[in-house]
Amino acid sequence: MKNKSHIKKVNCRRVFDSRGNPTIEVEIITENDSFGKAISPSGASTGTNEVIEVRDNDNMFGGKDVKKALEIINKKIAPNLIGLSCEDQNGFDNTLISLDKSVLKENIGGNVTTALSIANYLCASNFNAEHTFIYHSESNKFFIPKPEIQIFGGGAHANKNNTFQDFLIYPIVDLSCEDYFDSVYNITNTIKKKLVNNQNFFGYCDEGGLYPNNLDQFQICDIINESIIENKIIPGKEIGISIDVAASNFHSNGIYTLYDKELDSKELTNIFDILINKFNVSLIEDPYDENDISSFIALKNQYGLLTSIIGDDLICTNYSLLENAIQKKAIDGLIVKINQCGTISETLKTIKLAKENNIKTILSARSGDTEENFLSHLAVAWETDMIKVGSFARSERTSKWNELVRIEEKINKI
Ligand code: 2PG
Ligand code: MG
Repeated sequence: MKNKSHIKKVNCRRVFDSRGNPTIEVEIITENDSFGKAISPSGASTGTNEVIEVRDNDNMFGGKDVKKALEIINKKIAPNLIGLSCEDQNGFDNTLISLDKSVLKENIGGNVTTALSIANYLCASNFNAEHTFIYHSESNKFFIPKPEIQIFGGGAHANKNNTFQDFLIYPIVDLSCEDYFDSVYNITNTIKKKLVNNQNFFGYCDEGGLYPNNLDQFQICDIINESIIENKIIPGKEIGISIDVAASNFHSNGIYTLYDKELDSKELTNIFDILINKFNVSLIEDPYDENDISSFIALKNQYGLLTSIIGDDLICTNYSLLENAIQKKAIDGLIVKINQCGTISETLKTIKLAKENNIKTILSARSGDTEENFLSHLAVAWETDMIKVGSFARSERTSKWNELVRIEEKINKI
């Protein structure tokens, strides 16, 4: 018998992500016309254990077109989703997993499963006429996760001009979005003025952060510290400085090429020592190559009390990789990206494992992201410790920060 929550239609189309590359948008529609929509984001610095996107690899859009993916949705997947209840997320995701059968979802595409899985999840909250952050909340304990906001970008997001991928700030003390965003605005603008005055301003990177020229990681952190202090805030006490090293991107055969220097992992650790002790860096993501877990363990052993070691490419939101990293005591936290594992259910399983083991969770956007703001709702519903969606500029980023402002307003009224 047909039920109002049953899926009656799946639509899909090609749209474009924040880098202007083609991607998939899908819509899930139920018998009573409830509706969920999601666009698949896309990373530039991707881990080898991330699910694989299906792209056309022909001469359209540099091989990135998604005609094949749309055909897979229409012909192969949609008929299997009709009649499922949008409220049964596990059933929905298991259908996708069983249609694919490969470890990295290369048959139907991780980009395909991501968009479908999120659209269905959002459809369920719409079907129940409830805000996503409330409907999907597991405990009804509502708090705003700490926003980790990009100030400088580099690496794969800025033509490798500066080697590390992100330099970011996050609140250490509890602050409302209103107060924290006020500080972020002031700090960002203080920094920009300094760059322009010193002719170090090159432009903006993929996530909207500042893209400097002729500055190394110490000079960048020096400017961030100075600018925080000039705004009468204490770096390392009130506002923390974090970096996403994304080290797999400049690693080859045991050697890390940092600007024009070739370093082994111990020499790279010496750089982190200075960043931690002299420049207040208190959170480091992907400090080493994704296969160099022993260096993660050594760094955590040595600096675990001063800085949080976070795995992104190291874990790829993958349950087994997280299990292994926990067992080896390699990390304090992980980056969570739905499109690294390809479904909501698998993401939630990984988050649950992290929480059971006191591992920090940071829900993250991708460098090729979209105008959608569901991540802000999911970070609140899933009670992640932090949320990282890029800089404090460009609408695909501010759409998420602005939604946090709206959610905070609603939480204050609950
Ligand atoms: C990262 C992300 C987001 P990308 O490495 O954390 O900043 O980048 O989406 O390119 O993997
Ligand atoms: Mg990262």
